Amino acid sequence: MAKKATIITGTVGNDAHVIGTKILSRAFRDAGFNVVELGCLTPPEEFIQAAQETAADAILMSSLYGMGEMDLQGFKDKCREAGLAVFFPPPELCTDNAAMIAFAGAWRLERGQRSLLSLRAAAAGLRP
Ligand code: B12
Repeated sequence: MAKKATIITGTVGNDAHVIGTKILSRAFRDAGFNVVELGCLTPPEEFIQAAQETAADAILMSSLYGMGEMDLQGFKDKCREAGLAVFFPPPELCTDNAAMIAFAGAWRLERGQRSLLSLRAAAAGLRP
């Protein structure tokens, strides 16, 4: 019998969004993969450690909360040092938030809703 492929799943850094990665893990398990599920709020190093310990075939990680770029600084190099291939999707496939905000804005504009120029439009993230 062919060996089951092993994958590591989870959301990285301070990201608490766990629903998508749970669904993804379930789907891969149902499809016959061996899934090591790290869940959410997982430091990047733990993905590498888990991949090495289980001789995993792939790490499938996501970041939804907008801080992925910061959380993954240096991650590519650490993966290369550990002998793991790494792939990031192009930014045009990661524009969910911008598209949603643009759509919500266009919809309000169409309904005649306006904000005053005194509006403070600074983005509020989790980090300074
Ligand atoms: C539910 C939710 C929450 C819940 C999370 C509950 C939980 N326990 O998971 C709560 C309320 C806690 C939350 C908090 C926050 N959230 Co929130 N949240 C969402 C929301 C509405 C839905 C996410 C979700 O679960 N979708 C359902 C699942 C099934 O879909 P999914 O996650 O997309 O996963 C699917 C695919 O993407 C794919 N997939 C997922 N992972 C992977 C990985 C790989 C490798 C592959 C191939 C595929 C894949 O497969 C999945 C199954 O189909 C989204 C908006 C949205 N519509 O997506 C915002 C959203 C993700 N949140 C957002 C933000 C900003 C936050 C906060 C920072 C808000 C704040 N200022 O406090 C915090 C962050 C908290 C933290 N520390 O992480 C933003 C992110 C902005 C960005 N990326 O630019 C979003 C996009 C909303 C928005 N438009 O502003 N959130």
